[in-house]
Amino acid sequence: MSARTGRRRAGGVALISVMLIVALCSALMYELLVRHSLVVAKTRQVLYGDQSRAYTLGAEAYARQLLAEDWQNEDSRALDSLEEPWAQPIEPFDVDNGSLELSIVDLDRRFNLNSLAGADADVQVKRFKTLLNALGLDDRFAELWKDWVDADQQITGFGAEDGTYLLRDTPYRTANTFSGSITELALLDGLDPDTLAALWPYVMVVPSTTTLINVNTADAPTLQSISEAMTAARAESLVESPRTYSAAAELAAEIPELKDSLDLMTVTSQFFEIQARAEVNGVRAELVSVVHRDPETGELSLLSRNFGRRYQSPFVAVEDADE
Ligand SMILES: [Ca+2]
Ligand SMILES: [Ca+2]
Repeated sequence: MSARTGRRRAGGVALISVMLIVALCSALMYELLVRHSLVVAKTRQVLYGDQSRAYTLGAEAYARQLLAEDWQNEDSRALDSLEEPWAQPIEPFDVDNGSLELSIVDLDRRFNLNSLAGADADVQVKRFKTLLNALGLDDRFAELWKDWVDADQQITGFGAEDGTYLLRDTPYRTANTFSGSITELALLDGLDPDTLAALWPYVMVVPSTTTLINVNTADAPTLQSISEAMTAARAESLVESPRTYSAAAELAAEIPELKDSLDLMTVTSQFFEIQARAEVNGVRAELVSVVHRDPETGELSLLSRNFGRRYQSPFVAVEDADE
């Protein structure tokens, strides 16, 4: 082998080595770039999510402002009706890179499931049965629910206590105390998701056993739960009329049989659910908060704030169903 051939071969090896190094470096750079863009994308999603959540919290603050203003004005403090500004849902409107919507629902328009854990449970069971019947649902769930929240282990009518639930494949016990969420209904014997969905808009749970029904805002089935005198026909015609009663006695003057039920009715609301939904560059956040407004002082206190709770937008449910 001549010296010239040797040099050429060495040059070739060096060239191949350099090319290998370049190839390796390119592969490494590519890998790094891919990883980097993934990290950037992840961070972007997190930031958009944070921004959405911040918007929903802003919406909650605005809702509390609306409720505070409603109380500050003497005229609007006297009664709470569906005609008032706080009761008008705010349709999705544009915010930076996305949209925001807001609605406030007064919970005093609904039947309080925790009333069955109170002193006059028998009366409340009867009322819950009336509501279930008005909705075309099995009224056995009233007794099952009473057993779920009452402190004892004695079965009420067609109800059930631990003995029933401990026999399940995944055994569990009754709560035997106040409920913190409507979703606990799903644990009742025989209560399927369709029943839960049908019941959902008419019931609520708050940390009180003695809430009243706001006759200015309640739906017809809930109104029926007040008294037998509130027939389906009366409840429906009431819902269709503009309701701005400033005292429950005004309604009792129209329907005299309701005079015995004045202690179940009100014209003002204390508990409100604030529902907000925001979307920033396709990343969505949903917030459901429950607040209590003190009827004496107007003070608003936050009872719960939940980003993961079931939320149904009054505006975009149809669009989601099409997806
Ligand atoms: Ca008001
Ligand atoms: Ca019980």
